[in-house]
Amino acid sequence: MKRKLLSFLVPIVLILSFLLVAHSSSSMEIDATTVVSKVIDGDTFDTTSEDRIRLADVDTPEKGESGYYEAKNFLTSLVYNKQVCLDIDDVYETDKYGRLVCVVYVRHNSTHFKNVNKALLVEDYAVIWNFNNEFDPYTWTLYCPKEESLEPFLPTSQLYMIAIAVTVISAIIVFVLYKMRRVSAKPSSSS
Ligand SMILES: [Ca+2]
Ligand SMILES: [Ca+2]
Repeated sequence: MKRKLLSFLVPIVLILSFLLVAHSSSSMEIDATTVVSKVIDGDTFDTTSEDRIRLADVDTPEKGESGYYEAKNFLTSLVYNKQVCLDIDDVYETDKYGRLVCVVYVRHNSTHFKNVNKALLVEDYAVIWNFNNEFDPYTWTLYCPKEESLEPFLPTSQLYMIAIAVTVISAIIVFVLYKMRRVSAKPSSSS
């Protein structure tokens, strides 16, 4: 019974560990997913989850400046009313205005996501403003491969929670079985 359970649990723990390593070594980190409800300007938008998102490490023209509408229209065409993946800055999370600082990804095709921050730079709608945060805009690539082994719209935090929960439960079961075996192996003193 114990051997059977172990032979069942060990592969699960190994697979989850592999998935976590594979996921963490990917260049594309997903902390949350949401839908864009309103585009404010070329580098800022609101979501249906009632967050205001500021694209990390890029800057587009302010209202009244040359290129403002072009940048805003470009961002609108990429994200408005669409589901987006957010890589939220792990260092500060928000800026001084309370906006979530993010690299934003949209689904490009069946195999790749597009980095929205990078797209603004590539099309010359934005310039790099490299703040001190999790991100380095000089390493971004426009397209990021979708991970075939993982559901791409399952946020990283949820994956970690599931993996940790399964690992802890497995460890508890193994520990209880080990204790039960020790108890049953003790010689009876009543005879
Ligand atoms: Ca992050
Ligand atoms: Ca940075």
